[in-house]
Amino acid sequence: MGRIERLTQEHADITRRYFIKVGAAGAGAMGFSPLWAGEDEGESLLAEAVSKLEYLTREEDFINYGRGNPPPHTLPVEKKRQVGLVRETWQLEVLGDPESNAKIEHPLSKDAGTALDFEALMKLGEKHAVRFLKVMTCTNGRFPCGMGLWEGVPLRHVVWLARPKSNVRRVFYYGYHNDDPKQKFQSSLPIGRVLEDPPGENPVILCYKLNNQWLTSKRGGPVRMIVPGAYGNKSVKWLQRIILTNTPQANDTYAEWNNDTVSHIKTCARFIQFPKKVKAGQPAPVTGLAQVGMSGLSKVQYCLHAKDKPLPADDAYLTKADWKDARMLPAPAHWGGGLVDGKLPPVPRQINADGKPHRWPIPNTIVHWATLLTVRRPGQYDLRCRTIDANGIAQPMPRPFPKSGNNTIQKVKILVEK
Ligand SMILES: Nc1nc2c(c(=O)[nH]1)N[C@H]1C(S)=C(S)[C@@H](COP(=O)(O)O)O[C@H]1N2
Ligand SMILES: [Mo]
Repeated sequence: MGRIERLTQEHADITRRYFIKVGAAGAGAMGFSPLWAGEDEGESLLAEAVSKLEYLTREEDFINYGRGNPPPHTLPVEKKRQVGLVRETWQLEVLGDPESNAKIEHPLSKDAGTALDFEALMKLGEKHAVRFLKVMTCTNGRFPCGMGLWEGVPLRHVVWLARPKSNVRRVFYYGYHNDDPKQKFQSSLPIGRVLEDPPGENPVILCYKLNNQWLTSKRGGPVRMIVPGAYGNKSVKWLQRIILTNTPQANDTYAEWNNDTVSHIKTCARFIQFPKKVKAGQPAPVTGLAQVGMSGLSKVQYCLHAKDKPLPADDAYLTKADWKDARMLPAPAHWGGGLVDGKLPPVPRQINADGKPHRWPIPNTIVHWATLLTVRRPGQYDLRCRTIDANGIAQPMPRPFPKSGNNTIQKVKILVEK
């Protein structure tokens, strides 16, 4: 069973119980009442489909990446203790690059006994900790890994502890890699991005919590990097060492694997629930999510195309097809993700004190969408979805190339029976 099917099934029970308990008020309690006022069968099917959508992803439902043989999160706990992969033994080094002339006055090093431990990170957290919402998404993945509420200390506070003086242009960093250089997974950022944030953008953080729980080993704990506007490869897991260097070039492992690691997250739409088979004339709910990238999001659209009709010629991105608007869902009242009562802890940076987002959708996160599909004529169909970004540009433009983020238009098959 696929991940989405499993999720859908798990949530179906909860939803059924929920609907029995609260009846038609259910959708209202979930925060969707203005959109689902309709009483007819289609609308109630749609309300049920929408009630299954959980905004934050539970830790165990994240799509997992993390190389290594064995992957570090699978090591026995004794070994983890030995190599600094538990909170009690974790240490972070911040060193000058011996191969460059970077000047660092107070390197944080294991040898000198000056490395940062978890307690010291928590101490910094008391003053500087931030929380923000961010989608984890892989450059080449079709579906986001997960939507998280991440908490940590802005990296700049730890960089400054090392007292860099001059000749620092870039920050290299990597995680535990079984002490085998061939397994090293490394990424990097310009020092300027670490030290300063554009207005409204979140800081690069040393992250130790996801959805208000300690970051698990599987998610890269005790501490991973989280880089807000970037694809997942910049958010290195099992972080243990940071190198300040005068080298201006990136040395990212993911770049060596032919990826564009500088490219920001793209805007694109994906399906969650759709009918593989449906009776003609019978309404069926369709749901999905849109990843809100650098260029923002103004619309999600879908397009149903009968297989026996030709597609428009010379139109690779189907710009001339019959696209219709789906409904974008408002900010949830219940955030999911395993948060107690679905309530956000105080207060993520994108959220007001009253619990409402400053703006919606939030950049570098997701938004759910839904529509009701009724097809009259039996046959085989392709259903596609796409986004229109805040600049009015339809997916997969303006950056259609793979390797800088997968934003191909998704297509699913639907069989409409008599
Ligand atoms: N140490 C380490 N960190 C890593 C990786 C890795 O292989 N090793 N993979 C990266 C990539 S390519 C992605 S997409 C994200 C995925 O994060 P997740 O497993 O929490 O979903 O982790 C990133 N961090
Ligand atoms: Mo990735």
